[in-house]
Amino acid sequence: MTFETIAFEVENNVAKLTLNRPDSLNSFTQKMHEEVRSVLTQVRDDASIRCLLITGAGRGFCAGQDLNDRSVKSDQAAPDLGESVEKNYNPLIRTIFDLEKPVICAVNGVAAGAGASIALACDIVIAARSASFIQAFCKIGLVPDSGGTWSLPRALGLPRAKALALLGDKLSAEQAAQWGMIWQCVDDDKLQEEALKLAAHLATQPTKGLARIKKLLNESMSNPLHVQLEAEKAAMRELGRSNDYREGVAAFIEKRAPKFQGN
Ligand code: T3D
Repeated sequence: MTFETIAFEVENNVAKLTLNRPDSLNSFTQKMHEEVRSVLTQVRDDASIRCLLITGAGRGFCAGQDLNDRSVKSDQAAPDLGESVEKNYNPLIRTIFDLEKPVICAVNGVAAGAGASIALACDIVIAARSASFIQAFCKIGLVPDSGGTWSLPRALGLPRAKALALLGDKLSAEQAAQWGMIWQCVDDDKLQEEALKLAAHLATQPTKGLARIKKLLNESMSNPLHVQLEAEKAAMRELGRSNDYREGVAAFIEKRAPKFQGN
């Protein structure tokens, strides 16, 4: 299948989605939303895909909404950004968040506006040393959307989240890694290799177990301890009956490498 605004490939159980409008730093148009949505549905529904890697083409990761599509003359009606968020950005973030497989984001360059929020919605973020994160919203009178006001304080604490969101300053990938906002910062020429290595590893692991880990950790942010303990119990009960648990234990006892099927 060919796309206008993205590239998509599946190899060795890893799906790679590349945002591909490099001249506009991979900013989102309606077409890009539609194409991303269609491949994310495929990733969700295809059990043979066991890890998703998201990255960008060219020198940017994603500059958020394409602002050319938001330019209005003084006599024109303002666009309904709430509708855009409801129809496009919120479902995108929910899909990444709810996906029952790990999502790696390889941030190859600047991630601004919703681009930064999309990166933060992924499970493991690895960035090139030259990449950066910019909460650009305040510079055009908006708020961090796509989960930005939710993920930023959780990743960084309120003081840093507020300063970044109110000032719109550029946060370097190195600083983001030092502050724990992302997993890792690597040399530019190693980014794709390292991200693919990580994805290839995750695609061989017990996918169902990883999905439950992701869900539990995501929910832990708003659950009280007693609710979380119950949720852990339910997950353990379910996973104790999985083929991959059986295989993991057998491989340990037989002193061999496990062969997980993802179920
Ligand atoms: O509207 C809704 O649906 C609601 C949802 C909104 C979500 C949002 O994301 S709102 C925030 C939108 N994004 C921004 O405000 C970021 C705008 N971009 C920038 O501030 C800068 O481009 C960057 C800081 C990201 C990078 O700066 P720099 O100096 O490295 O690059 P540049 O020269 O500004 O950009 C390179 C090209 O990309 C340039 O085009 P040109 O001049 O070479 O033809 C620039 O216009 C284009 N570009 C960058 N960002 C966008 C964009 N074109 C359209 N929309 C963009 N967001």
